[in-house]
Amino acid sequence: AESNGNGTMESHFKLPQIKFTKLFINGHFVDSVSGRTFETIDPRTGDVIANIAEGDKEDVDLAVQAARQAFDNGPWPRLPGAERGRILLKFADLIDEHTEELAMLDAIDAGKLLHLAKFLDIPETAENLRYYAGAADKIHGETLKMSRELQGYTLKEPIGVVGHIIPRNFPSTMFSMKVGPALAAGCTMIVKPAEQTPLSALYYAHLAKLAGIPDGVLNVVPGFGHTAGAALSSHMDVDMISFTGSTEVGSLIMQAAAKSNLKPVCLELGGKSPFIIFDDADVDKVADLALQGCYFNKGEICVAGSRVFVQEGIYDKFLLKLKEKVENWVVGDPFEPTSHYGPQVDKKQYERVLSYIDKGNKEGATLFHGGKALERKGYYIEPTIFIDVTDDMTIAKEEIFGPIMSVLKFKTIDEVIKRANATKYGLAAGIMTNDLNTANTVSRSIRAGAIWINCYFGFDKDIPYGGYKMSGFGRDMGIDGLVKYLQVKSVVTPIYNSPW
Ligand code: TXE
Repeated sequence: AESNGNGTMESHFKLPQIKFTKLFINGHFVDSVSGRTFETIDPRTGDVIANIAEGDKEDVDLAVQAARQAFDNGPWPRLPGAERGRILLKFADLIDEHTEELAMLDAIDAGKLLHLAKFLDIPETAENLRYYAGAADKIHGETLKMSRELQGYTLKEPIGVVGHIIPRNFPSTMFSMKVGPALAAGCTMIVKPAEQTPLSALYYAHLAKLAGIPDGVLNVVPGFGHTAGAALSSHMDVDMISFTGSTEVGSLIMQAAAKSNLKPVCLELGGKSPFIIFDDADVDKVADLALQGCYFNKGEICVAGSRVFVQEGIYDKFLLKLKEKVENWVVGDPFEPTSHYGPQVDKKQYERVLSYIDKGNKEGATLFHGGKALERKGYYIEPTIFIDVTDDMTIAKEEIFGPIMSVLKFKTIDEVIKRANATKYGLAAGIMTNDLNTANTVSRSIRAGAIWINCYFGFDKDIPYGGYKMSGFGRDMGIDGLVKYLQVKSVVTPIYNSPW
């Protein structure tokens, strides 16, 4: 009853059977209350992969009820941390056992490279859970000596029922970096995956149940943002929302939270991150890094280094190298091991990216490389580089979420700090230099949540990650990623039989 997908699409690659297509509420796969379904599409072809039960307000209500019950009366928040940790470790092991299938699901649903999903996304998903499994029995408060004749201590309690609203670019890692710490903290939850990529989240729900996570603790409700997502963020019985997605939707979620029950929100939003190359950098190395930094996951990554600032002394040499290297980038089927990246996630995103290429051309930037869609079925776009880009051009200001790089020239360190900061976003920055003073000065001057010196994508489960400014607030990953799912309760008692 839990399987109505099909795995029979034509392709010379063996595709996975789609086993889970229904909502996962209170430990069971169920149809939506309305009986409606929506199509999830293979971006390689535009074909339908499967029909997924479409969650809406009524389904969110049921999922919240289950999570509320599991939190208020169930064992999960009351288990010793070590026991929650043990179950999380089992969950992680099950993910390892199903890596192949999970990687396939993300590859067809999100157009992600299969080999990267297999060697990066899915193993990282399991590792994130293990990291938080290890933290689950180390959650504790403090004992405080108070100035009056009182003794105080703090308890760290799980915040309650959490709504996780996640995007389509990293369906697996995003799932684990939200769900892992919330489970470790003792919360119960509802995950709303992105409408483009519901497949792996449903599979994780199945594995969570096998691992021994009690019914109602982890619910997965696929559906659309303005229906299921909005119902979750405005729900009176949800205690917190953790969201990753666009700045526009982040603002809607904060408004919904404010207008309902003042639930706290954690928002990880858009970016327009600078990748800054100083004259003393190794041109060969930074050309590779700049391409990776911008085109990784076909540019569908919030920290894409989409503004490449190059100091004038190295500018011409860098462009030559960039040209030479970008020629080797292969855009193709994500199942082909030779592909550097695959198709954009859906038609809407594909058209959006192409419209930015059009804007770049119209506003007077010079098209240096690429600039077109591939002439084939599916949503493939060439790696594209614009030079002679100025700070006021749309392509230098707005998050594109596609394989479009803007190259900008600069003279001095002060100038580049000012220009790099001249954005509403503040997610990440790359600094390419061998000069320690330059690296230190720039890393302290950029208003962004993550600074990567002589590397890019310096992500790991142990290091917190999140934004400044309109890139949001709150942190995922690391211990900060766990702390936000905890409340601090203070308990006070008189030390002596004092008059207090
Ligand atoms: O994001 P959305 P989309 C940026 C990027 C991209 C643009 C749009 O620039 O081109 O956003 O992408 C749910 N209430 N980023 O459409 O719409 C939605 O269903 C509650 C940056 O993917 O923000 C999905 O689950 N929820 C980024 C999730 O929000 C709502 C990652 C994200 O969708 C909702 C993704 C509503 N009213 C996109 N409307 C990053 N920083 O990593 C939508 N959703």
